[in-house]
Amino acid sequence: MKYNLAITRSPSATMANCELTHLDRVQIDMGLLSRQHARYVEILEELELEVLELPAEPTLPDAVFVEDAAVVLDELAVITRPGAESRRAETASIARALSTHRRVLHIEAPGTLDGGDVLVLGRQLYVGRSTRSNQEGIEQLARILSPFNYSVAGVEVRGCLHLKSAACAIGDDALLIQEDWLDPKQFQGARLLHTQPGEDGAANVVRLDRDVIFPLAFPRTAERLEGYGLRVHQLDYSELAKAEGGVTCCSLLLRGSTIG
Ligand code: CIR
Repeated sequence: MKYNLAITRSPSATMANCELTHLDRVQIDMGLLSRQHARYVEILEELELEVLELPAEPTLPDAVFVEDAAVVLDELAVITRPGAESRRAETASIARALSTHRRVLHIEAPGTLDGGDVLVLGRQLYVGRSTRSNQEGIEQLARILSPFNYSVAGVEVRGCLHLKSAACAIGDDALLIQEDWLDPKQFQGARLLHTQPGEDGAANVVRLDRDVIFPLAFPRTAERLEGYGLRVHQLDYSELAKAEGGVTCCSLLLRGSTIG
């Protein structure tokens, strides 16, 4: 079954105060940001997803990055406990929005987990051990998901914010990866497509069956994705990237509803 619903959120007017880990703070053009985000939503709609756009959270600078607040599977949704304290209040509205579509369970303190660290490949989940997701968070996720027949494995990453900065699914058993940010041996059995060297951050891609949403900033990796047989929908993502956001960060994708 294909994804048919995307949850997104309008950018916050205070996004200039976003969390930054690897990038220096540079000015975000708020008008351009809002147009880029609108285009992102439009591409999702062109790909026949219904988009539930939540209102902006004026006091939460990073709230546009809804991916980090939850892990959504067909059977349930797990509300995270984001590693950055400034982001913890983002989860309440996401839990409310998801509760009409999924049974909702929660990561609890002292666990921390960012959705950007969680990569789903069939029944196998890989979770980045990052500055945001700790071992306790990974173990709680594994305990929550084991009755649903999912396996969870921790993965080492280096030099990037989240696991999905370095590796994303482009097929049911295939990953796009940036090898200098992780060791590919951690994904036994998966087919691997490599990003173009020098295109840092190009492994982050939204996959919707044979369509992918991908930043204009990585033209050589886009060619590789096309060569792999995917339809690439490119967009200018410059302002969201200044806040260390990748394309996956701005949506939570759902297939159907498993409530009621
Ligand atoms: C943060 O540092 O939390 C935000 N400025 C960027 C989060 C990007 N989210 C993601 O990659 N899933």
